[in-house]
Amino acid sequence: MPPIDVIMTVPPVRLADDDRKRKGEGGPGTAVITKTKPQTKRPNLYRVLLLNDDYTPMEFVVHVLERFFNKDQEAAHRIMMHVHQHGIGECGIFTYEVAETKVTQVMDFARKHQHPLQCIMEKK
Ligand code: TYC
Repeated sequence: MPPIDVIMTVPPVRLADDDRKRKGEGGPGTAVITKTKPQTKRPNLYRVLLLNDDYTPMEFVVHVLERFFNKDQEAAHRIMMHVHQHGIGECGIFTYEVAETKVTQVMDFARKHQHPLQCIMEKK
């Protein structure tokens, strides 16, 4: 349940007409009940995905998953095999800036080692 702020004017409060208009009060005894919106906003999330290709060595993909996505050997091997067999697979889910950084890191690392490995992000 969100908290409810209750603001009550205390009559008799005499205000000039202009002041009353500006303050939006409805006269003596008027209660203004303000619902306070929960101010927690969920961030937009993005999946980071690896794409299969015919040339990147399996061990290299496993290493990428360990190094950039903090997977242990078993999880890394499982994800790599999923990508190998299905053509695409999820490495993790991140906020925009983190996802973008992961994609850049993986693409730079693959290029440096002359592998055609592709890494992309998509909004959840
Ligand atoms: N298909 C590659 C091979 O047979 C392995 C591979 C897996 C490549 C996952 C990319 O994202 C990838 N060597």
